[in-house]
Amino acid sequence: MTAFRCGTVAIAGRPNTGKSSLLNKLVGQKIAIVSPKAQTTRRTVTGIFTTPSCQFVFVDLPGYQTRHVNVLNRALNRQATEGARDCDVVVFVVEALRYGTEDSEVLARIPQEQRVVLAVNKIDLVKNRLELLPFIERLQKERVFAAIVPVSARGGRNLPELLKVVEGLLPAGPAAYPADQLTDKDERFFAVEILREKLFQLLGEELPYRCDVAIESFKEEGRLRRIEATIWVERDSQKAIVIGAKGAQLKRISSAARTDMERLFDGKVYLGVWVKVKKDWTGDARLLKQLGYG
Ligand SMILES: Nc1nc2c(ncn2[C@@H]2O[C@H](COP(=O)(O)OP(=O)(O)OP(=O)(O)O)[C@@H](O)[C@H]2O)c(=O)[nH]1
Ligand SMILES: [Mg+2]
Repeated sequence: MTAFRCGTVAIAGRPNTGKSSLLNKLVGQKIAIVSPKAQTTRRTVTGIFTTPSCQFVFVDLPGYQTRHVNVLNRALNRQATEGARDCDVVVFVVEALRYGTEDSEVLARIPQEQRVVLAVNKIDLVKNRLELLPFIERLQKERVFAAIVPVSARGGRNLPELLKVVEGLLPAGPAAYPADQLTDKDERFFAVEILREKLFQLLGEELPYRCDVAIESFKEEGRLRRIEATIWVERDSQKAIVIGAKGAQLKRISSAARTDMERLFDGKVYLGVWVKVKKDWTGDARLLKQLGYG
């Protein structure tokens, strides 16, 4: 019998390649927020998947942030760099037939000695599979990969193959978490992430990047969770947009978030949400600490 393996697997790649989608599909539950907008992931999510022979501890790293230069994004970029260094294996995610300077910059930040599996994602969008061959050949010139696996996070294609090659690269050792544990994050963490996802879904292009969410209190009363949250924005005009006419937008945001929280927590949720202005919060080291960024 081969020994049980357990290790950490960082999921790296430029924004919007499908890292969070891949994590959700690999662990079989939606734990990372997904959006069509780039640079959505801010907090490192851990997803744990245990099979009879292996425990994978996946870490969904924030995509490298290039939109705004500020304290927040510098902290996120540091997290991404450190995450790729401190894990056992990196799964480097690219979009099929799309590889540019943003991708190669992320790849260059992964230490040379680190083992990297290349996941070519979104192959469901490739009409002619033959086109993948020259694309992959080109990528092989960039770096020596431990393996290359074309996948579709959306359709689930080739994910068993991806798991198999990653497993072969993980060290022998006992499981670090109970077999049924899905994540090392708590419900507060997911309450924040779910609210942030609704901001990305319901607000315009730019505003979600200017917002963040803090949980002010989280109480369990029997099967009811009573959650009070603040959405931080940078200007009064942004606050007005988040709240909307007669509070309609904020109502949409909080009721969509509450529905998802009730599904994830499997119980009733009371959710109170306030919108507050803090000028330049993305440059405010103290508030950032309170929001959970290093
Ligand atoms: N067609 C197709 N779309 C996908 C696939 N995987 C992800 N997407 C879409 O790509 C977009 C970005 O997905 P995310 O999972 O949020 O990407 P990400 O890499 O985590 O992005 P950031 O957190 O912003 O860095 C979303 O609209 C997904 O639905 C796939 O296999 N096929
Ligand atoms: Mg993401």
